[in-house]
Amino acid sequence: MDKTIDQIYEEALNELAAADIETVTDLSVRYLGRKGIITQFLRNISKLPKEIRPEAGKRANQVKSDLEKKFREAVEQVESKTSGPVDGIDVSLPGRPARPGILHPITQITLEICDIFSRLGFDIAEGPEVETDYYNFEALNIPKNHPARDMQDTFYISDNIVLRTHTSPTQPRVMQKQSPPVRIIAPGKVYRCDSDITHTPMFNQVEGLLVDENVSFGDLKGVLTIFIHQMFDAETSLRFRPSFFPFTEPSAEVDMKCVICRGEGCRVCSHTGWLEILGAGMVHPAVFENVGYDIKKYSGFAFGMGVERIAMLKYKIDDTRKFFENDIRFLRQF
Ligand code: 2U9
Repeated sequence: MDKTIDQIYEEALNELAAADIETVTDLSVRYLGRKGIITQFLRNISKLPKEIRPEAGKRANQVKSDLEKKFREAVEQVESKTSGPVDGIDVSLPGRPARPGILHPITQITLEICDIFSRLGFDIAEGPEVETDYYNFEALNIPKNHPARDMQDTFYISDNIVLRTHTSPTQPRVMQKQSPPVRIIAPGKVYRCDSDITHTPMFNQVEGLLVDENVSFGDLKGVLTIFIHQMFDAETSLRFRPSFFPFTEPSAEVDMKCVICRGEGCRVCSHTGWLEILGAGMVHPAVFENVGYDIKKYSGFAFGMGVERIAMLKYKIDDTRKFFENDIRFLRQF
C-alpha cells in the first residue's frame, strides 16, 4: 500500500471537485466500485503491521462512508440537472413527435379508383411514360393529321418518340400479348404541352378496357354507374352525351349530377347542374384490327378519366395546380 488512506481521500476529493456531468459516475466507480481504490485498500488492510491495522481500518471505513455520501450527493445533483431545466431548456420534456407522412391526395384517389375496378374484376396494367408514336397514336386509330398530334399538345422526344399524352397506349401493348377476355385499367402520369388554371403539363389518368364476346354499351353504362356510385354517392345520377374519340365508336361523354349544388346550378357546374367526369365508348374496330383481334367475335368498351378532376370534385378544390405546389399545409388535410 503505497498511499495512506488520507492521501487517497484527498485525491478523491480533488477529483470530485473537478468532475463534470460525464465523469462523476465513472469517478464514483473508480473509488468505490468492487475493484475501486478504497475497496482494494480495505481488502489489503490485513497486510499492514498488526499494531496500526485497527486504526487504519477504522479510518478507511470513515473515508469510505464519507466518500459514498459525497459521491451520492454529486450524482444526485447531476441527475437533477439533466432532468430539470438547463439554461432555461427543460431537457426532460418529451420530444416533438414526428408526424407520420400521408399518401399524396392524387395517389389516394388513384388507389381508390383502382380498388373499385379491381373489385369489378379488372387487372391493373402499367406502361412506359416515354412512348412510341405507334402505341400513343397509330395503334389507337389516331391518324397522322389528327389535331391531338399537334405540336401544341404533344411533347416530342424525337420524330417517333413522345411523352405519352394518355395512358391508353398501355392497352394495345397488353392486347398484343393477351387474347380476350381482357379487363384492365391503366393508371399513370400523362403529359400535354398545356398550362393554365385548368391544365397542368403533367396530370394523372386512369383508362380502362374490357374486351370479350357480346360486350355491349349497356355493360359500359352498368360498370361506369357502379364506379361513380362507389366513388361519390349511390344516389348520383349519370347522363351519357354523344361525343367523338378516334379510338371508340360510338363515343360518349359522361356527366354526373353536380356534387356541389345537387343539380340546382352553380358556378362549378356552369349553372348546368351537371359535371363532365368521364369519356367512354365502344372500342373502334380499327383498334382491334391493329392488335389482331377478331372483330366478328369480340367487342369491347373503353373509358378514361382525369384523376385530378375526380379529386377536385371529391374534395371540392377549385384549382388543379394546388395538387402540384406541394404546400405541406394543403397536403396534410387529406
Ligand atoms: C383502347 C381503346 C380505347 C380510352 C378512352 C376516353 C374515352 C377519354 C379522357 C378523359 C379525360 C382522358 O384524362 S382525360 O383527358 N379519356 O375520354 N379514354 S375512351 O379508350 C381506349 C383505350 C384503349 C385500346
